Amino acid sequence: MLKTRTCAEQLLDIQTPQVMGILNVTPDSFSDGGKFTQIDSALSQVEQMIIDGASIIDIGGESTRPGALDVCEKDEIARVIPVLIAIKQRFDIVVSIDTSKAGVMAEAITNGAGLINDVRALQNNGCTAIMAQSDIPICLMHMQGLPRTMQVLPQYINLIDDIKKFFVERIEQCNQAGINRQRIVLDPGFGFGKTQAQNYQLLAQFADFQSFNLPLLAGLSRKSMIGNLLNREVDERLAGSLTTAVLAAQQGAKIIRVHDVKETVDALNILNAVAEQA
Ligand code: 9MG
Repeated sequence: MLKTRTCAEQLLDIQTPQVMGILNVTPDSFSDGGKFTQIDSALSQVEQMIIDGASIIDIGGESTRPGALDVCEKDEIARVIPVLIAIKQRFDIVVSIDTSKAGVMAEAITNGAGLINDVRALQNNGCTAIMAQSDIPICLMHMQGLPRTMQVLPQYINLIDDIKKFFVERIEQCNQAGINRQRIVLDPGFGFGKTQAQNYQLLAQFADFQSFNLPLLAGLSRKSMIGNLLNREVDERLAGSLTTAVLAAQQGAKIIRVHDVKETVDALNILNAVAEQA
C-alpha cells in the first residue's frame, strides 16, 4: 500500500504497477449505474477494493463519459467530499479525486486527498493556483475537445506527437505556476477525443510516453474501444480490460485505473512474476 512518505515521493518511486480502483459517486456513471451513491455502499466497495489489492481509490462525482451532463461545483462537492472524509476516517489508503473544478480540488486537498486526477489537465480557471498551494500529486490527462463532443471527428496531425506536445505545454504551465515536475503523473487519455484506431495506436505506442520520465497512468477499463472491437456490453468487457491493462503495464504504465480490482491485480502479478525472471 502507498503510505508513510508524501504521495509525491511515493509516486516517483513506483516500481511495479499499482491498481487504482474506480469509485463513481455519480447517478449516471456508465458502468455501475449509480449504485454507489450512498456512503455506506461506497465504503463497502472501497473495503473490498482494498482487500483485492487496490493502492489508490479514485472518486469521481461527475461522469466524463461522452455526452455526460455537467454537474455544478456545489453538487460535485456534496457528492464527493463526504465520501472522501468517510474513507479517510476508516481506511489507510491514498484517495484520488477525479475533478476539473478548482473548488472541488481545494476541498479535496483540505480533507486528505492524496492525488488529484484531472481529465482537463488543470486547464480550468483557478486549478493550477489551487494545486500550487498544495504538495499532492496531479494526474494530467490528455483530452481533445470536451466530453460532450469529444468523439465527433477527433483529428490529429500526428497522434503521439500531438499528445506529447500537449504534455510539454501543460508541464511548463505547471512549472510556471510553481507545481514541481515531481508531482506530475501523465495519462494519454484513452477514449477522450480519439477514434477506435487512434485508441489502439495509443495502446500500441504507449511506451513512447516513458520519454517524459514521469509516472504514467492508463485508464482502459470497460471502455468503448474494448466493447466496440469485441462487440461486448459494458459488463462483458473483463477479458478485454485485463488484456489492455497488461499491455499498458508492459509498456511502463505505473498506475492502472480499473473497475475490476481483484482480477487486474492477479493479471499484473503474473506480469510481474514474468518480469522478475527476464
Ligand atoms: C475519470 N476518468 C475516466 N477515464 C479516465 C482515464 O482514462 N484516465 C484518467 N486519468 N481519468 C479517467
